Amino acid sequence: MNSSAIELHRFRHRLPPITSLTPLMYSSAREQYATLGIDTETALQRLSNIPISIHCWQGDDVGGFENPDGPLGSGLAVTGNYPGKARTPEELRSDLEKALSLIPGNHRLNLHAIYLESPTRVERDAIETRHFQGWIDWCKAQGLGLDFNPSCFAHPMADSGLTLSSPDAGIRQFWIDHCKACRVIANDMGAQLGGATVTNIWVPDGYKDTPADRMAPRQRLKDALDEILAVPTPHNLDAVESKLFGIGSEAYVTGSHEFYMGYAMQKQILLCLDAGHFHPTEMISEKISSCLLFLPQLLLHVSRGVRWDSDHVVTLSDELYAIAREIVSHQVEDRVHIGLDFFDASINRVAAWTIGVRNTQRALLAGLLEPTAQLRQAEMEGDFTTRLALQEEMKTFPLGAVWDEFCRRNDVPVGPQWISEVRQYENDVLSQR
Ligand code: RNT
Ligand code: ZN
Repeated sequence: MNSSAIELHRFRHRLPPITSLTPLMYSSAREQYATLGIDTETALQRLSNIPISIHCWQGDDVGGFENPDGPLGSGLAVTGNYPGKARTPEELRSDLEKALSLIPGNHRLNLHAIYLESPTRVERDAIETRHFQGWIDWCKAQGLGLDFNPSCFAHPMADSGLTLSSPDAGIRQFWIDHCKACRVIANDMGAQLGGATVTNIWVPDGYKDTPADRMAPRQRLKDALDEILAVPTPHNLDAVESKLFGIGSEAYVTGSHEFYMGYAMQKQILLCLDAGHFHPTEMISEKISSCLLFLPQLLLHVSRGVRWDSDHVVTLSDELYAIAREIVSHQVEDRVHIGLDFFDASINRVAAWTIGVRNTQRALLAGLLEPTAQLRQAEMEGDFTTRLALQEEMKTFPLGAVWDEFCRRNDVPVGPQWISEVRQYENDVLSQR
């Protein structure tokens, strides 16, 4: 045995045999929730119908296959140098398959345009569906839906810091044509896989320092978006994503929250709320209900901001619970598309996906197990004492036992058992790269 094999061996022995106890723990949890009128079976059923759109870019530090080792730029920064990063579409798909084997439920893949497959260089404004056919076929085989994103970064035409809002008509047109090509591809993805592909437009545009004109770039961005969205795409849903600031766009971001909120409302398209793109005390959970009164649907980029970084791996934080309960307590699962957006190269990348998706599902389950009717009744009656008391009591209800049962029924590892599977994959596959 080499030293990592010994480590693995030891680790396995530290894991308790949770699986055999899971059904027992579940039946007692089920009774406890039933005392409040909460049916855990209904909650599990609803949870299995909520897909999470898993972002491909956690697997290779937003490298893509056009120019994987080129500079990222545009305020996107991935820190860490953990071994085993995927270098080819085959490696990335293999890593995703590993993560999917550890995640319960049926999900979606979220792909960026730089993950195209082509033996020769294809310019961003000339990409076609055939460059993504490998991904479409793989998603079909895996039973995954597919979402898509234009990649308006990591390219010489993005070096000025402005893309769709550039004053240079040539640069602007290049990115308009890229986004148009992406919508055609997304529409084909949706048609081939059934249902609709969500295509999210995010551009890094902004200024490091105080602009002389805050209006003109926004006017140009609006006009560019109008041109991009002019063609109807029945199998595609358009989303637009705002940002507060970025590295190199500290003083001004063209696509601010107010800009896209107004734009999405005018066009009745999806607004994308990224949890890391607001002031530190400003929560997207607080925005969902307002947005849904005026917009048909939303896209969420579930992420975690830490100081300057908007893209830490999602943990089971108060905000994650709050986001999830907004979705399930209002029963708007069909109007709120849940995507993940984080990239951490300092830990095992398969584990990063697994942690983020499992946490998001756990938070959804907590929302589904909330005594919503009682809480709302107390609120309507002005009984804020009961509201607070019940909210706090729920925090120590046996959510974990219900979650474990969900994993068991979906044939994925229960509790921390999945960590040793990732370690095994690291030894067998990732460490050989
Ligand atoms: C960047 C945005 C955007 C990207 C991805 C790669 O701040 O959040 O969503 O993270 O498109
Ligand atoms: Zn995002």
